[in-house]
Amino acid sequence: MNIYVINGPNINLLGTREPEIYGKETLESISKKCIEIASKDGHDVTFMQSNYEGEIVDWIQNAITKKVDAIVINAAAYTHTSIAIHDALKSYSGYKVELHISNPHLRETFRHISYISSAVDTIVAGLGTDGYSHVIELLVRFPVLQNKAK
Ligand code: CA2
Repeated sequence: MNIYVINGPNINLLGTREPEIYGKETLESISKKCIEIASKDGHDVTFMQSNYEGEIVDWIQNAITKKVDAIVINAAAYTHTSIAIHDALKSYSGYKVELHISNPHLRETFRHISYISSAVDTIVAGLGTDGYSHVIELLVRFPVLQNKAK
């Protein structure tokens, strides 16, 4: 499997600020862990992060062109605003997971709406930064999900 893990605005700050919400791990260490888990079973994980909505749309379109098997997306604040990311995800037919480090439903009401949820197969929230590696484990170890990704 080839998996893209796409991260939205400010996720590059992980491990530097607001550890009470987002933990102490950096995006680089999370990425290393996920790549290690996947590579043990011969799968590829590519981590990306952008503060720009259009770049995230480009990466989703790139996943369509390259026939990437699955996308894990933490669209961050764009979760709550972006019809463009919703539309791009709708056009992608591989397996899609919306991921959040925190549980947005326990936070401000503006975080309760997701434009992403109706375009994905699975939603994971509130597992902290461990959520990333748990989702990769699920994708690479559960044949049911791999078949759906084809
Ligand atoms: O819980 C999540 O993963 C979120 O997607 C994170 C977004 C937030 O807007 C969503 O409502 C929920 C914010 C990401 C900001 O990341 C930071 C990381 C470290 C320090 C400051 C911000």
